[in-house]
Amino acid sequence: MSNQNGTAAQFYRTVWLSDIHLGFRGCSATSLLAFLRSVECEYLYLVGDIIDIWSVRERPFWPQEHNNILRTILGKAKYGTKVIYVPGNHDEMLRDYNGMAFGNIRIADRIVHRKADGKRFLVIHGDQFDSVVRSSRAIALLGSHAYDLLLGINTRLNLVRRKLGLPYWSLAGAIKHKVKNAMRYISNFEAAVSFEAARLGVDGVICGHIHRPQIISLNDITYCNCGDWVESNSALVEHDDGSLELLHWQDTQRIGQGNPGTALEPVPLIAHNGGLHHRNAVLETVHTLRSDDS
Ligand SMILES: [Mn+2]
Repeated sequence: MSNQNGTAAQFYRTVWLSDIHLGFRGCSATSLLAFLRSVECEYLYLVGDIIDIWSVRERPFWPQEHNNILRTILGKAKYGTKVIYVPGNHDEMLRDYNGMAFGNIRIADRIVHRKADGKRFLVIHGDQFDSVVRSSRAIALLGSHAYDLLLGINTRLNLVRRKLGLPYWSLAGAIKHKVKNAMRYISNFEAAVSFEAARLGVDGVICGHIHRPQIISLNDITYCNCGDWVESNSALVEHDDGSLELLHWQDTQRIGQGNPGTALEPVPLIAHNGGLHHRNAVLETVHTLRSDDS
């Protein structure tokens, strides 16, 4: 199989990308474009924060390369790739079009992907769990009703903020400046998202939002985070047999290989299901969060 440049493309059954942040200066557009041109896939999931509408609104920035990324994605859709856009908080306006299809691109707020091996994975951006992560102590005390309530509050609060022209308030963004709590935040986020997957009775979950690429097993749930194209430059892929792999795009030219003809190559970070490390109970992690941590 060859790509638009006529060079050999790597085929994956599915590719998931999240947190590209087109329209934001920090977007690694050159690397992403090289990655997109090097792969072919049957399904392409865009797992939120693809176009950073809030950033564009605040500080207009849209170089040609960002157009080229959109064109490359549209090109894939035109030639048969099933593209599913799962909006995030930076492109939450697209949530108004949940369930619609624009040409070959479907919009879905959350969707279940069935892998080649029959396993079902919830695909969701993850900002929906910000209030849950923040209020994990309340959930521990009050149980699943509090969880439902908080999920609803998060959605409605940000709907109101949007109507008022205020940007989404992101816990992930807020926590970035609080390094000492960042690790605890991440593990609570992972626990909250996995809890939702368990509740829905699916085998795993694929999300983004916290810009931390990961494949881990939390109880019986496989938690996958696509990472981002601001710092990590990572993508989650599914092979023909249904196994999952996290790819980390390394710009080999930039790190001094020196050969201008060298192609950029994805380097696997964590391989397949067999290589997962296990962590203890989803709920235990939620329970130990103290309310003053966020
Ligand atoms: Mn996000």
